[in-house]
Amino acid sequence: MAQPREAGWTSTACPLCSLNCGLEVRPENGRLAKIRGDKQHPLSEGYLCQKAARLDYYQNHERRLRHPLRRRPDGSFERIDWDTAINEVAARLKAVRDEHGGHAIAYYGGGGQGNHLGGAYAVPFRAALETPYVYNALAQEKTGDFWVNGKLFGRQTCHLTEEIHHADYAIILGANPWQAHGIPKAREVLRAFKKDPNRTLVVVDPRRTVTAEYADIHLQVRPGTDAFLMTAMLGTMIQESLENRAFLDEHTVGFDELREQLHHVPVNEYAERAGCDPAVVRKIASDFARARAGCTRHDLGLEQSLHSTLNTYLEKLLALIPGHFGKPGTINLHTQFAPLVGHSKETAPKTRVTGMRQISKFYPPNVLPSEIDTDHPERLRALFVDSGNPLQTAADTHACRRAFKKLDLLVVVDVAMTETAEAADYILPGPTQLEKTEATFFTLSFPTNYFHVRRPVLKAPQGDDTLPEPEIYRRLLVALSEIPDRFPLLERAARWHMKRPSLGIFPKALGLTIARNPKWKRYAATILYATLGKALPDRAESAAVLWGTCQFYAKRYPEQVRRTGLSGGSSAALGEALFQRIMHTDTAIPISTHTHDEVWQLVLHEDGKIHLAIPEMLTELAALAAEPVEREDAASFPFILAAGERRAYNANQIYRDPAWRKSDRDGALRIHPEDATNLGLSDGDRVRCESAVGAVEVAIERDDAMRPGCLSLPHGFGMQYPDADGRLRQNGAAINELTESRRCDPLARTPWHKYVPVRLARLGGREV
Ligand SMILES: Nc1nc2c(c(=O)[nH]1)N[C@H]1C(S)=C(S)[C@@H](COP(=O)(O)OP(=O)(O)OC[C@H]3O[C@@H](n4cnc5c(=O)[nH]c(N)nc54)[C@H](O)[C@@H]3O)O[C@H]1N2
Ligand SMILES: Nc1nc2c(c(=O)[nH]1)N[C@H]1C(S)=C(S)[C@@H](COP(=O)(O)OP(=O)(O)OC[C@H]3O[C@@H](n4cnc5c(=O)[nH]c(N)nc54)[C@H](O)[C@@H]3O)O[C@H]1N2
Ligand code: SF4
Ligand SMILES: [Mo]
Repeated sequence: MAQPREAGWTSTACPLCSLNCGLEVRPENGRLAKIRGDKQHPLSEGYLCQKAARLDYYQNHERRLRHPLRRRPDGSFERIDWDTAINEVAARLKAVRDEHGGHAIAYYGGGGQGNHLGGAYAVPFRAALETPYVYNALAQEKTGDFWVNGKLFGRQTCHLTEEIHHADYAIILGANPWQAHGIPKAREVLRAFKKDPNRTLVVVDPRRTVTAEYADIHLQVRPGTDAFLMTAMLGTMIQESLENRAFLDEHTVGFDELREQLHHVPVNEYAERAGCDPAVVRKIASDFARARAGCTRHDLGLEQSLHSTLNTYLEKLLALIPGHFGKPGTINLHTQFAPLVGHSKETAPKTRVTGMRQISKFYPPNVLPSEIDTDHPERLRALFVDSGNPLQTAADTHACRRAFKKLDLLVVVDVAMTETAEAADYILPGPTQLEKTEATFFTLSFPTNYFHVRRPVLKAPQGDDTLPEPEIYRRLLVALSEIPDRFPLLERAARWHMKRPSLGIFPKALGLTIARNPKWKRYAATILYATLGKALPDRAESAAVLWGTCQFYAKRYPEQVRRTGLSGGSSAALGEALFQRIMHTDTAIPISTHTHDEVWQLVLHEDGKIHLAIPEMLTELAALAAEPVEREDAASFPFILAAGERRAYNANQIYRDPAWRKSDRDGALRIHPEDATNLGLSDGDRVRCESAVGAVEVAIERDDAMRPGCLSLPHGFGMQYPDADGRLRQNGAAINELTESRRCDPLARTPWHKYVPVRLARLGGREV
């Protein structure tokens, strides 16, 4: 268990990416005076990257929201009090619901890289509004992947994780963990590969990233052609009989169908089409298939490029066909402590205008403008955004702006004045993640899984009038007349429970209350917050929902929870012990440990097997053969832009003050030196970069790591921030002015952000 902290230091976690590394911070006068890695954190063990050291720029800046705001008719904002804000927002949402139905309301976001507790309490709020429509950034990247998981493993909640640190052969496709992480202690993992001659790392990326510099083999793939490359690898495995027969027979169905299709793949042609040497591709396929522990990892380079859903399917097949699953150093399923991702049946509600399906309970931002900006009688009329900035981060900013103007109501919950907040009718400010209790549901590891509740490390400045998201949602439910303001009996039971949990007084009282008011079942999270939450010490109300989560988790994985050293005869007692440990440890704790064999308990098809053949994917795979080699628009848009590279100094839209950046202040457009020379451009020259729907102006940086014909712009720029004169100035390119919402995966509608056809024009001069 955790050791005492050095005087003056306290612990938290980094809210900038899904790894949530443990931090130790030294607060001084409302600032984070010092920040270092928390060696006691069992996963990050003191690791941190350069971005975390700048965390004070998230806490203290000119665009923090400090009190609720309402838009005046002239477009400016006025300060209002919380009662007015809550009552007016509730009344207007109720009016839309009652007149048009809950389907006219959508919810966007629900959490970011460091905050998911608020989202847990948004579930009851949406139930009251009677809307199934949750739009989320995950549906800008991972929903195709989740859909594939549903087909392979039985449910869209079956999510894979990579034990890459124990792999002896790893293939990383379309991911740059050196900068973007996505795997724990990414830089140490890459260094370890480089040092060990017996381990092989292959990186597939059109750009020679820092990650690629650590690879034994870098395949500088032509953008958008990974499906061809992976099909060529799979074809090699089948044609050279490298499949793991024993594994496939015992654990999978559908292999024969796959084999049938892959047997005929023109390996050389597909490898060349991907811009790769067929001999190298064959060798990788065969060495990987023969490896003791092989592991694949992908990220946005596959998900946000052509064939994104198919790509994620093929990437999994690469590991599954040789049987690199369910063993140390391979890919594995992991448990979900709290439901970050749900499962959507094919019968789940579709969107009313575009008829888009739900995946993992989410809808894709790519269809949002079309769902609003139309005369369709069932269009969306109200949007409630929490922890997201779609006017910057969703595809096609122009279309989103036009659409958002047509909304009857836009409400934004955030900690900063974002571009989306600027467009809102009401802005409801939350405390920062350093000022409140928070946790993320990114518990993505196997065999041991971890969870971390963090306490406030700073007090909100005097005069700030913010409310934590769970309290905002509770008050909205009360204002919607769905629940009472107080639950006196339950509150008392909760206080007793904290003193003598073993008596089970609170669970019994809660059960009785809900039995008497069955409608409240859907508000259980909020009721926990309003009752048990009040009894929790140290401003930890928001963690109340985790009590329920611990109960579910202990019931589902009792053996695995006990392996972390917890005891408790009944699952209720075990859940209680887990909750106590989470609440009383000031860093992450292990919540369960599986054995690798037990991974099969996480496969949720009734037959317990992996279903390899997915008809929709096999159709798309077959159609690759007929795909034209040349783009139709190549003459007018000769370059392919990867719009959204992760670099040393970007972090989604979390840091707004550009001063946080130590380099690349304006987010340069990277271009191969030959391309630059052909266009007569030198470093720092400004260009206009134009797509079919928009244009941005940026300075260029020549970079021989780029593939010729490819360009790259960073994610996380283009935000407004006041300069020294107090005037708002945009920092860097707002890249989604270039992206189009219809350019997306046909199945999941995830955008092709990494494959944007563009042209360049030198500013003030000739078009090139
Ligand atoms: N520094 C930093 N780190 C972050 C974030 C951040 O904003 N900044 N954001 C976080 C979030 S939300 C996410 S989702 C992750 C994303 O993490 P990553 O996906 O790893 O990051 P990206 O740089 O967006 O894209 C990965 C790579 O895909 C490559 N690529 C582009 N097109 C193609 C293609 O057609 N094929 C292949 N094979 N590769 C291609 C790019 O060159 C790039 O190197 O990062 C997280 N970490
Ligand atoms: N062109 C292009 N577009 C992209 C991408 C790309 O690569 N290229 N990447 C996509 C990806 S992978 C992602 S994940 C999305 C990310 O895009 P979004 O989902 O919009 O998320 P963020 O940019 O992280 O914005 C998070 C918001 O949460 C706010 N926030 C921070 N802390 C709190 C808090 O405690 N409470 C509340 N209520 N708010 C808080 C921040 O101020 C910020 O406004 O962007 C996507 N858009
Ligand atoms: S790897 Fe991610 S969580 Fe860890 S310090 Fe860097 S940005 Fe923060
Ligand atoms: Mo993301």
